[in-house]
Amino acid sequence: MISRRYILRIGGGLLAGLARPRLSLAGEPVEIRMQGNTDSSHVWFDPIGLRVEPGQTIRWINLDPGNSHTATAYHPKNFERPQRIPEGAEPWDSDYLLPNESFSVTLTVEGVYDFYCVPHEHAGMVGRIIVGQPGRSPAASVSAQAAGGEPLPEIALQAFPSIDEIMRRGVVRRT
Ligand SMILES: [Cu+2]
Repeated sequence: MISRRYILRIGGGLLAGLARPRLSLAGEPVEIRMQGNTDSSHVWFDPIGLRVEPGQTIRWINLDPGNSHTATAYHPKNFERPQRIPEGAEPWDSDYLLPNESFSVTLTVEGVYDFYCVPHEHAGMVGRIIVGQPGRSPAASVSAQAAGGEPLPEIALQAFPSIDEIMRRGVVRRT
């Protein structure tokens, strides 16, 4: 005979499992925080890498009290930058977000999306989102980079987490 205590213990375990935070619930935005340290010598997106399903809404929020930040897709429509989002995807530019302001986009086209912060790209403040499967986007991004537009600074290129790491871990935080 199974004791009542045993059943309660199992029940508690199930509840704990359900209460564990999940990356995304249907309809809820996934948050990317814009952050900086107290003397503003470092600024970053957290997470810096993220994998989501098509139709997911991403919400950037500026939690850095000392700086304005942007979330801006790499795309010729944004300051003639190289295209580093999938073919057919809408580029976005949040414009400057003051502390505690936020901005959202919903990503439907599968592929790799690279974005940056306009005033802090040269501080390496960039991020990468993969929607669904990465597909052929990386190759497309490389050729777009070669085709023209103001190239990315080396510090930004070095900052992107690899596609493999994002696919493996789902969420990549700043190290
Ligand atoms: Cu910034």
